[in-house]
Order: sequence, then structure tokens, then C-alpha cells
Amino acid sequence: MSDGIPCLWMRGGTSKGAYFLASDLPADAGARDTLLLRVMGSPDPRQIDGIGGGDPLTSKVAILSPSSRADADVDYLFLQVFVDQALVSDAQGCGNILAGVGPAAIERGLVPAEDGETPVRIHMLNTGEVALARVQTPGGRVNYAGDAQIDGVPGTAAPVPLMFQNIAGSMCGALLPSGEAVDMIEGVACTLIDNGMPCVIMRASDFGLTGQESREALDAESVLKARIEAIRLKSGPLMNLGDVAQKSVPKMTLVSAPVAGGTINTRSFIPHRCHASIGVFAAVSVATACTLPGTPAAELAVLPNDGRFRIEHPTGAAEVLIEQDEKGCVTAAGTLRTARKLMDGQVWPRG
Ligand code: NQM
Repeated sequence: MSDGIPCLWMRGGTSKGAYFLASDLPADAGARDTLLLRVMGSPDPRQIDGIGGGDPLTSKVAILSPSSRADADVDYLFLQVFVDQALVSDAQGCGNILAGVGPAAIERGLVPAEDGETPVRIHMLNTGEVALARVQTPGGRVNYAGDAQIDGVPGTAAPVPLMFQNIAGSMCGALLPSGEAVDMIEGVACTLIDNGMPCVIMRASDFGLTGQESREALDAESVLKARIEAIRLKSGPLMNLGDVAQKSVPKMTLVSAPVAGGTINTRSFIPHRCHASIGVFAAVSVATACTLPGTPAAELAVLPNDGRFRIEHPTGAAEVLIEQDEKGCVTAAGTLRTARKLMDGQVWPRG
């Protein structure tokens, strides 16, 4: 394969990534991953010899194919290409890159566009669930321009609402995989939870932090990061994830009281660097933890009465829509994202 490979480079929510058709990539997962490391320029902190942006949030891949399920229109495999390690992981999904999947599937002819709005049912191969995205398609073409604003992205764009059902236990088998709402790990109260993304939720104050520290300040705290990593490595087996030393899950989220009128404030490690905002499914998992009495998140949260949970993060807040049954159990979740096509061309993995 010495020729270029068709590639869409898109912003999805607060992430950026390369969108490919599965049929344009090697079928063998090992050969595919080797190629993707070359495409992104990993391992290298600057990814100077590839198209990755030197940040986990801009070193992501979506692979699209016709859906294998009758209740979906397109299959989406998410791959995290590590920046400074020769690792490609399918051990998590990504709700931000998901925002670009509907538009990309229409651009590539996998889903026919309707005139006006096109609903796209996306089978998320990493977790097995189906998400519903609504893509604006006036005149049968994807429209990226609009007036929706999401924190962490300058300006406005066309809205891409995303709705999820049955995402509890997406990777861990249960919402609370340890069977407890609170586990003490290394002396810290932790909620091990998976409502779309395996997360470990802890009080920032238990680490001597206010929770308002900047992403850069937290990333510079090597002792803090080592403590968090020790908790993460112990959490993995308790969350049915096994040895997570080489995995990008669980995410490690520090919570504190909201300061900007939101539900709760967060700083998320994904898992070794602090997120500039927060992942979509991580935000859903945090919002869900806020509904569980007695957890660190619930004790700090100011719960909304309209189901609109605002999860504060370093660059603003992410809004998560939560539906609960009469017992208070979370039954469905959603969020509003935007996406933008940045480049449509070919990428050369071999130079
Ligand atoms: O939680 C980053 C992101 C993500 C994942 C990460 C995500 C999610 O912000 O659904 O979106 O947690 O690695 O793109």
C-alpha cells in the first residue's frame, strides 16, 4: 500500500481525528495499527512526522463501515492513538469523535442524506451500543455552519444532538462494577462507575486541591499524577477491566463544588494528561454519579430540576441531558455537540 489513503480530518466536539472507511485500511488489526501510528506520527511527544497534534485529544481515529446491525446505519470503531507510546487502543469509545461520525458517513456515501435533517443510527463497536445523531442536511448536503456553541470550541457551528440508551456498564458490565457506590482505594473515596465510559470519581480536596487548578498546573504535578495512577491501576481489576497499565481507561476524574452555576466541577485525567474539557461519555458518567446518594459526586453536586446537568470543566461546562425513572435510576442520556470537516484528502503512511 504505497499510495495515499482517503482520509477525512474532522473536529468532533472538543476533539480532532482522522476518519477512514474500514475498506481503505488493512483488515488485519496489527497492520492497521502500525499504519495508524505512522499516520499520526507516534510515538513522539510532538508527532512531528504525522498528522496528530501532540495531544491525546487530537490523536484519534474513527473507522466507519456499513452497519452489521439492522437497527443501525453505520458501524463506528474508535481508536485512541497514544502520542508518546507505540500503542493504539480500542479499549474505550469517544463521544466527541462520535459527533463527526454522522457527517462523515453521509460525506462518504454510507448513509443517504435526506433533505433537511438526517438521523444517523451509529453502532459504537467499542461498546456495542447504538447512538442516534441528527445531522443537518439541507438540500441533501451536510451543513456544518450554524449557531450552536459548545464550551472548549471557539465560535459556533451546526448542532449535532446525540442520544444514548442502555449505556450503563458499556465496558465494565455494570454501572457500578465493584458492586459499591464508594470504594476506598489507597485511602481515597472513589466511585468506580461506567455509564458509557469507565471513570473513577474522587474529591479534588482529598488530594489537597481546590479543583479549580488549570490543566497545565495539574499536568505539571508529577507526585499527584503518580498517586492517581496508583489508584487507577488498582481500580482496573475492580472494574472488570483487568490490567489497565496499557489502556486509556478508566478515566480519573476529580470533582469539586460547582463555581459557575453548574451541577459539579471536574478535572479529568484521560488517563495520564488532564483533559482540556471533559469527554462526552465521561460527563455522562459523572452526571450519573451525581444522582447516587452518598458518593463524593452527590455530596458536592447541586442537582438541576430539569434533567440538564452542567458538568463544569477547565474551559467551561458540558451539558448532559439525563432521564431518570421514578426510582431515580438513569434511563437515557444525551448531549449537544458540533462537528466540522477540516480536510478531505489522502494521507501517506509511508512518506
Ligand atoms: O468520554 C477523551 C474526548 C474523550 C473521550 C478521553 C470522550 C468521551 O473528549 O466520550 O469524548 O476521555 O480520552 O474526546
